Amino acid sequence: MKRIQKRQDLAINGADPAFSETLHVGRPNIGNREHFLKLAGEIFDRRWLTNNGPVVQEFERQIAEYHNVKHCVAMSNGTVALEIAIRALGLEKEVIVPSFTFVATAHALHWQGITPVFADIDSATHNLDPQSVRRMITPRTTGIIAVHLCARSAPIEELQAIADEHGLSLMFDAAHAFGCSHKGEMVGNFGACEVLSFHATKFFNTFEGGAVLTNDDDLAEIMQLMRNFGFSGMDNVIHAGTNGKMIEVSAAMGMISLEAIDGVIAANRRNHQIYQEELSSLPGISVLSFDESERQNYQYVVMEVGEGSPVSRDLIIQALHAENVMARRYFWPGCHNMMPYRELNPRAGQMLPVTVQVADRVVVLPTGPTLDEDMVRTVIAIIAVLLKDAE
Ligand code: T4K
Repeated sequence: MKRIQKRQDLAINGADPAFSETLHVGRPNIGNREHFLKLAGEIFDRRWLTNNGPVVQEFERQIAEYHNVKHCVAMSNGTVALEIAIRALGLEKEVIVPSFTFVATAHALHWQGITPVFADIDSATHNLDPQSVRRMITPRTTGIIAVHLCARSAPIEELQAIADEHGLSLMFDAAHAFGCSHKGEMVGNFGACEVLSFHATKFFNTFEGGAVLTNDDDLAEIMQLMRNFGFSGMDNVIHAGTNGKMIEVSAAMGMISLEAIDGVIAANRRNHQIYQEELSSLPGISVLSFDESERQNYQYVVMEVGEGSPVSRDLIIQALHAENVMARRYFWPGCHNMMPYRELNPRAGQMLPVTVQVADRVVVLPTGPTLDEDMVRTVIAIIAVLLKDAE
């Protein structure tokens, strides 16, 4: 690994890249291979590959236990889990969501003929701003989907109060928040239900996968039907449904992900701490913190490039990419600026001033067990030298 000390060391100035192998945001965390292969061998021996097999059932039990919640309904991915939860809750017409999220939150509604209405966010947490949510309520509103963005819990109590006041359903997109707590209680226990994603790039992965966590027995039962075409036993369809089933080999991946989880948290925490300590001393640069009194997965290192920075956010991204550091602008430019929403409501941005501002400032940096301390310090040095050079 090259040392970055002066402007001539930077790849955007013609030097070789700092990293010969690309660093990614969301590099999959992979647990014990031998254990995975053993579980996969047993799956082959049983010739039971999907449709609520024994590994999925055990996986659901373990995930529910980990989150101290009654039900985990495992699904094929987080987007299908969102769609099924939305349908099971009977949401329709308009549902309030943040624009500052991965587009799946909005698509899961639009795909079912429901209008996602975008509310603004809080500049400190990047989560929904309850005051903006209030402003977006109309007679057509049926629910709120809040996101625990980048593993920080949404303003749960404030949103629940708004939902109760207006008779709305509240559910959470907890795709980023596996293993996190809010006021000491694990994610999965808030709102009507909470949706996890186990995509390869997530803190905890099952290759592809997702789940809905809930304490509501009836909701869990409907979702179990919906993910399997509405089948209740052989030849007996009692509900409309789709195919949202998790496969056995995904659940096996989930088992080894769960075994490895403490090591991943420790690596993420160490990396986040170094990034935050070192980057926060640079002009105009800050890194969002985590509440250390809660359980955290530390999966997202969210850096903000403020007005005091001598270089733009996009120049930092360009410089990092030149060094093979594939930093991301998650979640620029906001869902309201993506299709089809941009065309459906071209003026949505007027109600989303904080979203627009934050989307132009964020850089998400690589972390995880594949980055050691030296690699993190090299990423920091790239940014530091770039800024110093521009001063
Ligand atoms: N709600 C929220 C808030 C979400 O963030 C997501 C998903 C969902 C709902 C939906 O859940 P799923 O249906 O996905 O379960 C990625 C992921 O595909 C997506 O799952 C995730 N959010 C989102 C934040 O990130 P892209 O389009 O940015 O992925 P991509 O292909 O650019 O990959 C990200 C980085 O990871 C790249 O730098 C390459 C690297 N990578 C990727 C894969 C797949 C690897 O190193 N190995 C891999 O196997 O969306």
